[in-house]
Amino acid sequence: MANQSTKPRTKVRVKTERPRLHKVILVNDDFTPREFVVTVLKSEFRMNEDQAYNVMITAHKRGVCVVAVYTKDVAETKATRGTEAGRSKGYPLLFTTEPEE
Ligand code: TYC
Repeated sequence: MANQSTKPRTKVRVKTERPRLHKVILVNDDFTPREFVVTVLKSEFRMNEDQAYNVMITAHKRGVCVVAVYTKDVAETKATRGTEAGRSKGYPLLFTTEPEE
């Protein structure tokens, strides 16, 4: 068969790329009570008291703190729910998201 050796081959991709992860970021403000921030972190982000306190105090001191990374949809849902929890009590608590490098 003349064409056999020149037949193009399809390369099989062996590795599957993982979906890009997105960071949820806690933003400091001057009004939301510390204890309320800790409560939201525990309820929305499955943190224990120590983890939640450390994230809250880091945002308080530095302005922002990365809370966790998730797929895009989950990160956006959790950020919205956290922000809404503050809003429902009249606090300007803010969670944002951004893609990981
Ligand atoms: N800075 C707030 C206070 O002193 C506490 C706080 C911490 C608020 C972190 C928001 O993301 C935040 N009451």
